[in-house]
Amino acid sequence: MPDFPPLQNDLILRVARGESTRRTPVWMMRQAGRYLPEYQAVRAEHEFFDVVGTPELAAEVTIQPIDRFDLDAAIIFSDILVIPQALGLEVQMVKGKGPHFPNPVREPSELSRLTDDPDVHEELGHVYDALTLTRKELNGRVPLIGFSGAPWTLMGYMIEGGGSKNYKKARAWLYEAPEAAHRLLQKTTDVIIEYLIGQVDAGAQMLQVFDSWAGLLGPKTFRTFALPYLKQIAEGVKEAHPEVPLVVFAKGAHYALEDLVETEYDVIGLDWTMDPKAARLVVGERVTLQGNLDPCMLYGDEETIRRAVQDMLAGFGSHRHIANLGHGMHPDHDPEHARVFVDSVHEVSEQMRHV
Ligand code: 1CP
Repeated sequence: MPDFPPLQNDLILRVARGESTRRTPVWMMRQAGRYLPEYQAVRAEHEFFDVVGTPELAAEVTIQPIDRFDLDAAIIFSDILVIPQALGLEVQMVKGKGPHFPNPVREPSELSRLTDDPDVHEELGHVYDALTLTRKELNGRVPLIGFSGAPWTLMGYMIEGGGSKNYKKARAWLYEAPEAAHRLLQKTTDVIIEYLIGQVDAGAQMLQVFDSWAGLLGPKTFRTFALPYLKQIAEGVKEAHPEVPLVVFAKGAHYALEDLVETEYDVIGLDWTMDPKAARLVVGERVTLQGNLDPCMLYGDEETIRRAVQDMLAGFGSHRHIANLGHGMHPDHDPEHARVFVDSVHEVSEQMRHV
Protein backbone atom coordinates (compact mmCIF):
# COMPACT_ATOMS: atom_id res chain seq x y z
CA MET A 1 0.00 0.00 0.00
CA PRO A 2 1.36 3.46 -0.87
CA ASP A 3 2.43 5.78 1.95
CA PHE A 4 -0.29 8.37 2.64
CA PRO A 5 -0.37 11.55 4.75
CA PRO A 6 -1.83 11.06 8.27
CA LEU A 7 -5.58 11.53 8.62
CA GLN A 8 -6.64 14.69 10.47
CA ASN A 9 -10.42 14.12 10.55
CA ASP A 10 -11.51 10.53 11.14
CA LEU A 11 -15.01 11.33 12.47
CA ILE A 12 -16.84 9.38 9.78
CA LEU A 13 -14.72 6.25 10.24
CA ARG A 14 -15.21 6.34 13.99
CA VAL A 15 -18.96 6.78 13.73
CA ALA A 16 -19.15 3.95 11.19
CA ARG A 17 -17.44 1.71 13.76
CA GLY A 18 -19.86 2.75 16.50
CA GLU A 19 -17.72 5.20 18.45
CA SER A 20 -19.06 8.43 19.94
CA THR A 21 -17.84 11.73 18.50
CA ARG A 22 -18.14 15.41 19.41
CA ARG A 23 -20.28 16.12 16.36
CA THR A 24 -22.15 14.26 13.62
CA PRO A 25 -20.08 13.79 10.44
CA VAL A 26 -21.65 14.81 7.14
CA TRP A 27 -21.17 14.30 3.41
CA MET A 28 -23.56 14.52 0.45
CA MET A 29 -24.25 11.96 -2.26
CA ARG A 30 -23.23 13.56 -5.59
CA GLN A 31 -21.36 16.29 -3.74
CA ALA A 32 -19.05 16.55 -6.75
CA GLY A 33 -21.15 17.41 -9.76
CA ARG A 34 -23.04 19.74 -11.97
CA TYR A 35 -24.35 22.11 -9.26
CA LEU A 36 -20.76 23.35 -8.77
CA PRO A 37 -19.58 25.95 -11.32
CA GLU A 38 -15.99 24.71 -10.92
CA TYR A 39 -17.18 21.21 -11.96
CA GLN A 40 -19.04 22.67 -14.95
CA ALA A 41 -15.81 24.39 -15.96
CA VAL A 42 -13.96 21.05 -16.05
CA ARG A 43 -16.84 19.37 -17.91
CA ALA A 44 -16.88 22.18 -20.51
CA GLU A 45 -13.42 20.98 -21.54
CA HIS A 46 -13.70 17.21 -21.00
CA GLU A 47 -16.19 14.40 -21.62
CA PHE A 48 -17.64 12.69 -18.53
CA PHE A 49 -15.75 9.41 -18.93
CA ASP A 50 -12.55 11.30 -19.74
CA VAL A 51 -12.81 12.95 -16.32
CA VAL A 52 -13.39 9.51 -14.75
CA GLY A 53 -10.49 8.05 -16.75
CA THR A 54 -7.92 10.78 -16.06
CA PRO A 55 -6.66 10.57 -12.45
CA GLU A 56 -5.62 14.26 -12.31
CA LEU A 57 -9.10 15.40 -13.40
CA ALA A 58 -10.94 12.89 -11.19
CA ALA A 59 -8.86 14.02 -8.20
CA GLU A 60 -9.54 17.67 -9.00
CA VAL A 61 -13.34 17.31 -9.10
CA THR A 62 -13.36 14.97 -6.07
CA ILE A 63 -11.62 17.65 -4.02
CA GLN A 64 -13.70 20.61 -5.31
CA PRO A 65 -16.50 20.21 -2.71
CA ILE A 66 -13.92 19.59 0.04
CA ASP A 67 -12.30 22.95 -0.74
CA ARG A 68 -15.67 24.68 -0.67
CA PHE A 69 -17.48 23.09 2.29
CA ASP A 70 -16.63 21.72 5.74
CA LEU A 71 -17.40 18.14 4.70
CA ASP A 72 -16.22 15.09 6.66
CA ALA A 73 -15.50 12.83 3.67
CA ALA A 74 -14.65 12.91 -0.01
CA ILE A 75 -16.11 10.39 -2.49
CA ILE A 76 -14.05 9.45 -5.50
CA PHE A 77 -15.35 10.88 -8.75
CA SER A 78 -16.35 7.93 -10.92
CA ASP A 79 -19.59 6.18 -11.82
CA ILE A 80 -21.29 2.91 -10.99
CA LEU A 81 -21.35 2.13 -14.73
CA VAL A 82 -17.61 1.44 -14.93
CA ILE A 83 -18.45 -2.17 -13.95
CA PRO A 84 -20.53 -2.82 -17.09
CA GLN A 85 -17.65 -1.23 -19.01
CA ALA A 86 -15.23 -3.69 -17.39
CA LEU A 87 -17.60 -6.48 -18.47
CA GLY A 88 -17.19 -5.32 -22.06
CA LEU A 89 -20.30 -3.17 -22.59
CA GLU A 90 -20.04 0.27 -24.15
CA VAL A 91 -21.52 3.08 -22.03
CA GLN A 92 -21.90 6.64 -23.28
CA MET A 93 -22.90 9.66 -21.21
CA VAL A 94 -25.43 11.62 -23.25
CA LYS A 95 -25.76 15.31 -22.39
CA GLY A 96 -29.06 16.06 -20.68
CA LYS A 97 -30.11 12.38 -20.84
CA GLY A 98 -27.68 10.39 -18.73
CA PRO A 99 -26.06 7.04 -19.38
CA HIS A 100 -26.77 5.18 -22.63
CA PHE A 101 -25.73 1.65 -23.65
CA PRO A 102 -25.79 1.46 -27.49
CA ASN A 103 -25.87 -2.33 -27.25
CA PRO A 104 -27.46 -3.52 -23.99
CA VAL A 105 -27.94 -7.16 -22.94
CA ARG A 106 -31.36 -7.65 -24.55
CA GLU A 107 -31.83 -11.40 -24.10
CA PRO A 108 -30.47 -14.06 -21.74
CA SER A 109 -28.75 -15.61 -24.76
CA GLU A 110 -26.65 -12.43 -25.06
CA LEU A 111 -24.97 -13.01 -21.69
CA SER A 112 -22.11 -14.66 -23.57
CA ARG A 113 -21.22 -11.19 -24.87
CA LEU A 114 -19.97 -10.24 -21.40
CA THR A 115 -16.26 -10.72 -20.80
CA ASP A 116 -15.51 -13.84 -18.77
CA ASP A 117 -13.40 -13.13 -15.71
CA PRO A 118 -12.25 -9.64 -16.80
CA ASP A 119 -8.88 -8.32 -15.67
CA VAL A 120 -10.20 -5.69 -13.24
CA HIS A 121 -6.78 -4.09 -12.70
CA GLU A 122 -6.36 -3.70 -16.43
CA GLU A 123 -9.91 -2.42 -17.09
CA LEU A 124 -10.38 -0.18 -14.04
CA GLY A 125 -6.80 0.68 -13.09
CA HIS A 126 -7.62 4.33 -13.88
CA VAL A 127 -10.01 4.39 -10.90
CA TYR A 128 -7.30 2.92 -8.66
CA ASP A 129 -4.84 5.56 -9.90
CA ALA A 130 -7.45 8.26 -9.26
CA LEU A 131 -7.97 7.00 -5.70
CA THR A 132 -4.22 6.94 -4.96
CA LEU A 133 -3.67 10.42 -6.36
CA THR A 134 -6.76 11.85 -4.63
CA ARG A 135 -5.79 10.36 -1.28
CA LYS A 136 -2.35 12.00 -1.60
CA GLU A 137 -3.78 15.34 -2.70
CA LEU A 138 -6.37 15.33 0.09
CA ASN A 139 -3.36 15.39 2.36
CA GLY A 140 -5.26 13.73 5.22
CA ARG A 141 -7.97 16.40 5.43
CA VAL A 142 -10.84 13.86 5.31
CA PRO A 143 -11.24 10.14 4.53
CA LEU A 144 -11.75 9.06 0.91
CA ILE A 145 -14.80 6.93 0.10
CA GLY A 146 -14.69 4.39 -2.74
CA PHE A 147 -17.85 2.87 -4.20
CA SER A 148 -19.54 0.45 -6.54
CA GLY A 149 -23.02 -0.13 -7.86
CA ALA A 150 -24.83 -3.17 -6.44
CA PRO A 151 -25.43 -6.20 -8.67
CA TRP A 152 -29.21 -5.68 -9.06
CA THR A 153 -28.91 -1.98 -9.90
CA LEU A 154 -26.16 -2.70 -12.44
CA MET A 155 -28.20 -5.56 -13.94
CA GLY A 156 -30.99 -3.01 -14.43
CA TYR A 157 -28.78 -0.64 -16.44
CA MET A 158 -27.18 -3.46 -18.45
CA ILE A 159 -30.58 -4.81 -19.57
CA GLU A 160 -32.49 -1.54 -19.95
CA GLY A 161 -29.60 0.19 -21.70
CA GLY A 162 -29.86 3.30 -19.50
CA GLY A 163 -32.08 4.96 -16.94
CA SER A 164 -35.68 3.79 -16.84
CA LYS A 165 -38.72 4.57 -14.71
CA ASN A 166 -39.63 1.02 -13.75
CA TYR A 167 -36.89 -1.33 -15.01
CA LYS A 168 -39.61 -3.48 -16.55
CA LYS A 169 -37.29 -5.49 -18.80
CA ALA A 170 -34.86 -6.25 -15.99
CA ARG A 171 -37.67 -7.19 -13.61
CA ALA A 172 -39.19 -9.46 -16.28
CA TRP A 173 -35.94 -11.45 -16.33
CA LEU A 174 -36.45 -12.33 -12.64
CA TYR A 175 -39.56 -14.30 -13.62
CA GLU A 176 -38.90 -15.31 -17.24
CA ALA A 177 -35.26 -16.22 -16.87
CA PRO A 178 -34.34 -16.46 -13.18
CA GLU A 179 -31.40 -18.74 -13.83
CA ALA A 180 -29.89 -16.30 -16.34
CA ALA A 181 -30.56 -13.43 -13.92
CA HIS A 182 -28.60 -15.26 -11.23
CA ARG A 183 -25.74 -15.90 -13.65
CA LEU A 184 -25.58 -12.20 -14.54
CA LEU A 185 -25.80 -11.16 -10.88
CA GLN A 186 -23.06 -13.60 -9.85
CA LYS A 187 -20.76 -12.51 -12.63
CA THR A 188 -21.25 -8.87 -11.65
CA THR A 189 -20.74 -9.69 -7.95
CA ASP A 190 -17.41 -11.39 -8.61
CA VAL A 191 -16.13 -8.31 -10.42
CA ILE A 192 -17.47 -5.93 -7.73
CA ILE A 193 -15.68 -7.80 -4.91
CA GLU A 194 -12.37 -7.67 -6.71
CA TYR A 195 -12.96 -4.02 -7.66
CA LEU A 196 -13.75 -2.92 -4.10
CA ILE A 197 -10.76 -4.76 -2.62
CA GLY A 198 -8.59 -3.08 -5.27
CA GLN A 199 -10.03 0.31 -4.30
CA VAL A 200 -8.92 -0.17 -0.69
CA ASP A 201 -5.47 -1.30 -1.84
CA ALA A 202 -5.33 1.93 -3.87
CA GLY A 203 -6.34 4.21 -0.98
CA ALA A 204 -10.10 4.10 -0.30
CA GLN A 205 -10.83 4.30 3.45
CA MET A 206 -14.55 3.49 3.43
CA LEU A 207 -16.71 1.86 0.74
CA GLN A 208 -20.33 2.40 -0.28
CA VAL A 209 -22.43 0.01 -2.37
CA PHE A 210 -25.22 1.82 -4.22
CA ASP A 211 -28.35 -0.26 -4.78
CA SER A 212 -30.23 2.72 -6.19
CA TRP A 213 -33.04 0.63 -7.68
CA ALA A 214 -33.56 -1.81 -4.79
CA GLY A 215 -36.97 -0.22 -4.19
CA LEU A 216 -38.28 -1.66 -7.45
CA LEU A 217 -37.99 -5.14 -5.99
CA GLY A 218 -40.43 -6.55 -3.47
CA PRO A 219 -39.44 -8.25 -0.21
CA LYS A 220 -39.29 -11.68 -1.82
CA THR A 221 -37.42 -10.68 -4.98
CA PHE A 222 -35.03 -8.57 -2.87
CA ARG A 223 -34.23 -11.61 -0.71
CA THR A 224 -33.71 -13.76 -3.79
CA PHE A 225 -31.95 -11.47 -6.26
CA ALA A 226 -30.36 -8.66 -4.25
CA LEU A 227 -29.59 -9.63 -0.65
CA PRO A 228 -27.48 -12.76 -1.29
CA TYR A 229 -25.18 -10.79 -3.59
CA LEU A 230 -24.95 -7.79 -1.26
CA LYS A 231 -23.95 -10.26 1.46
CA GLN A 232 -21.31 -11.91 -0.71
CA ILE A 233 -19.82 -8.48 -1.38
CA ALA A 234 -19.63 -7.57 2.31
CA GLU A 235 -18.18 -10.95 3.24
CA GLY A 236 -15.64 -10.93 0.40
CA VAL A 237 -14.42 -7.41 1.12
CA LYS A 238 -14.34 -7.92 4.91
CA GLU A 239 -12.26 -11.05 4.46
CA ALA A 240 -9.58 -8.99 2.70
CA HIS A 241 -10.02 -5.72 4.65
CA PRO A 242 -11.89 -6.19 7.95
CA GLU A 243 -10.86 -2.67 9.08
CA VAL A 244 -12.64 -0.80 6.29
CA PRO A 245 -16.21 0.34 7.06
CA LEU A 246 -18.84 -0.74 4.52
CA VAL A 247 -21.99 1.21 3.70
CA VAL A 248 -24.98 -0.19 1.85
CA PHE A 249 -27.53 2.20 0.33
CA ALA A 250 -30.56 0.18 -0.83
CA LYS A 251 -32.78 3.03 -1.94
CA GLY A 252 -36.49 2.44 -1.37
CA ALA A 253 -36.04 -0.97 0.25
CA HIS A 254 -37.98 -0.25 3.46
CA TYR A 255 -38.73 -3.91 4.01
CA ALA A 256 -35.03 -4.82 3.86
CA LEU A 257 -33.86 -2.99 6.96
CA GLU A 258 -34.07 -5.98 9.29
CA ASP A 259 -32.31 -8.21 6.74
CA LEU A 260 -29.54 -5.68 6.15
CA VAL A 261 -28.79 -5.33 9.87
CA GLU A 262 -27.88 -9.01 9.88
CA THR A 263 -25.21 -8.56 7.20
CA GLU A 264 -21.61 -7.41 7.62
CA TYR A 265 -22.33 -3.84 6.51
CA ASP A 266 -21.41 -1.34 9.23
CA VAL A 267 -23.62 1.44 7.89
CA ILE A 268 -27.07 1.41 6.30
CA GLY A 269 -28.01 4.40 4.16
CA LEU A 270 -31.63 5.55 4.24
CA ASP A 271 -33.53 7.55 1.66
CA TRP A 272 -35.78 10.43 2.71
CA THR A 273 -38.99 8.40 2.71
CA MET A 274 -37.90 6.55 5.82
CA ASP A 275 -38.51 7.85 9.31
CA PRO A 276 -35.23 8.06 11.27
CA LYS A 277 -36.88 7.19 14.60
CA ALA A 278 -38.69 4.18 13.18
CA ALA A 279 -35.51 2.95 11.50
CA ARG A 280 -33.55 3.38 14.74
CA LEU A 281 -36.18 1.33 16.57
CA VAL A 282 -35.64 -1.51 14.10
CA VAL A 283 -31.84 -1.46 14.04
CA GLY A 284 -31.09 -0.22 17.57
CA GLU A 285 -27.37 0.42 18.02
CA ARG A 286 -26.33 -2.58 15.96
CA VAL A 287 -25.38 -0.49 12.92
CA THR A 288 -24.73 3.13 12.00
CA LEU A 289 -27.47 4.83 9.96
CA GLN A 290 -26.72 7.30 7.18
CA GLY A 291 -29.00 9.92 5.67
CA ASN A 292 -31.57 11.12 5.00
CA LEU A 293 -32.75 14.63 4.16
CA ASP A 294 -34.87 14.94 1.01
CA PRO A 295 -32.47 16.45 -1.57
CA CYS A 296 -35.32 18.78 -2.57
CA MET A 297 -35.18 20.26 0.93
CA LEU A 298 -32.11 22.12 -0.37
CA TYR A 299 -34.44 24.22 -2.52
CA GLY A 300 -35.89 25.65 0.71
CA ASP A 301 -34.54 28.78 2.37
CA GLU A 302 -31.90 28.81 5.09
CA GLU A 303 -34.40 28.58 7.92
CA THR A 304 -36.22 25.65 6.29
CA ILE A 305 -32.98 23.72 5.81
CA ARG A 306 -31.89 24.39 9.39
CA ARG A 307 -35.19 23.17 10.78
CA ALA A 308 -35.06 20.04 8.61
CA VAL A 309 -31.55 19.34 9.89
CA GLN A 310 -32.73 19.76 13.50
CA ASP A 311 -35.59 17.30 12.94
CA MET A 312 -33.32 14.81 11.20
CA LEU A 313 -30.67 14.93 13.94
CA ALA A 314 -33.29 14.63 16.67
CA GLY A 315 -34.73 11.59 14.90
CA PHE A 316 -31.43 9.74 14.48
CA GLY A 317 -29.93 10.73 17.82
CA SER A 318 -26.31 11.64 18.60
CA HIS A 319 -24.91 8.15 18.33
CA ARG A 320 -24.22 6.00 15.23
CA HIS A 321 -25.42 8.54 12.67
CA ILE A 322 -23.70 9.92 9.56
CA ALA A 323 -25.65 12.85 8.13
CA ASN A 324 -26.31 12.88 4.40
CA LEU A 325 -29.07 13.53 1.92
CA GLY A 326 -31.51 10.71 1.17
CA HIS A 327 -30.27 10.62 -2.44
CA GLY A 328 -27.97 12.59 -4.75
CA MET A 329 -27.83 16.35 -5.21
CA HIS A 330 -29.56 17.91 -8.20
CA PRO A 331 -27.74 19.91 -10.89
CA ASP A 332 -29.78 23.06 -10.14
CA HIS A 333 -29.05 23.10 -6.42
CA ASP A 334 -27.58 26.32 -5.04
CA PRO A 335 -24.14 25.56 -3.57
CA GLU A 336 -24.84 28.07 -0.80
CA HIS A 337 -27.78 25.96 0.35
CA ALA A 338 -25.50 22.92 0.50
CA ARG A 339 -23.24 24.97 2.74
CA VAL A 340 -26.17 25.72 5.07
CA PHE A 341 -26.92 21.99 5.26
CA VAL A 342 -23.34 21.01 6.09
CA ASP A 343 -22.76 23.79 8.61
CA SER A 344 -26.14 23.20 10.30
CA VAL A 345 -25.32 19.53 10.84
CA HIS A 346 -22.13 20.50 12.62
CA GLU A 347 -23.62 23.31 14.71
CA VAL A 348 -26.82 21.55 15.72
CA SER A 349 -25.15 18.21 16.45
CA GLU A 350 -22.55 19.87 18.71
CA GLN A 351 -25.32 21.71 20.56
CA MET A 352 -27.27 18.45 20.97
CA ARG A 353 -24.34 16.90 22.81
CA HIS A 354 -24.22 19.76 25.31
CA VAL A 355 -27.78 19.75 26.56
O1 1CP B 1 -22.63 15.26 -17.18
C1 1CP B 1 -22.35 14.89 -16.03
O2 1CP B 1 -21.47 15.49 -15.41
C2 1CP B 1 -23.07 13.69 -15.54
C3 1CP B 1 -23.62 13.69 -14.16
C4 1CP B 1 -23.03 12.56 -13.35
C5 1CP B 1 -22.16 12.68 -12.26
C6 1CP B 1 -21.67 13.94 -11.63
C7 1CP B 1 -23.20 11.17 -13.60
C8 1CP B 1 -23.99 10.55 -14.67
N1 1CP B 1 -22.44 10.46 -12.68
C9 1CP B 1 -21.80 11.34 -11.84
C10 1CP B 1 -20.85 11.00 -10.76
C11 1CP B 1 -21.21 9.96 -9.79
N2 1CP B 1 -22.13 8.96 -10.00
C12 1CP B 1 -20.63 9.77 -8.50
C13 1CP B 1 -19.41 10.50 -7.95
C14 1CP B 1 -19.62 11.88 -7.50
C15 1CP B 1 -20.23 12.15 -6.17
O3 1CP B 1 -21.09 11.40 -5.67
O4 1CP B 1 -19.86 13.18 -5.63
C16 1CP B 1 -21.30 8.70 -7.90
C17 1CP B 1 -21.09 8.16 -6.50
C18 1CP B 1 -22.22 8.20 -8.85
C19 1CP B 1 -23.05 7.02 -8.63
C20 1CP B 1 -24.14 6.70 -9.55
N3 1CP B 1 -24.19 6.79 -10.92
C21 1CP B 1 -25.36 6.11 -9.13
C22 1CP B 1 -25.66 5.72 -7.70
C23 1CP B 1 -26.16 6.88 -6.92
C24 1CP B 1 -27.55 7.34 -7.29
O5 1CP B 1 -27.66 8.49 -7.74
O6 1CP B 1 -28.51 6.57 -7.12
C25 1CP B 1 -26.17 5.92 -10.26
C26 1CP B 1 -27.56 5.33 -10.30
C27 1CP B 1 -25.41 6.35 -11.40
C28 1CP B 1 -25.83 6.29 -12.81
C29 1CP B 1 -25.80 7.64 -13.41
N4 1CP B 1 -24.66 8.28 -13.79
C30 1CP B 1 -24.98 9.54 -14.23
C31 1CP B 1 -26.39 9.70 -14.14
C32 1CP B 1 -27.14 10.93 -14.57
C33 1CP B 1 -26.90 8.52 -13.60
C34 1CP B 1 -28.37 8.22 -13.30
C35 1CP B 1 -29.07 7.79 -14.53
C36 1CP B 1 -30.53 7.41 -14.34
O7 1CP B 1 -30.81 6.26 -14.03
O8 1CP B 1 -31.39 8.26 -14.55
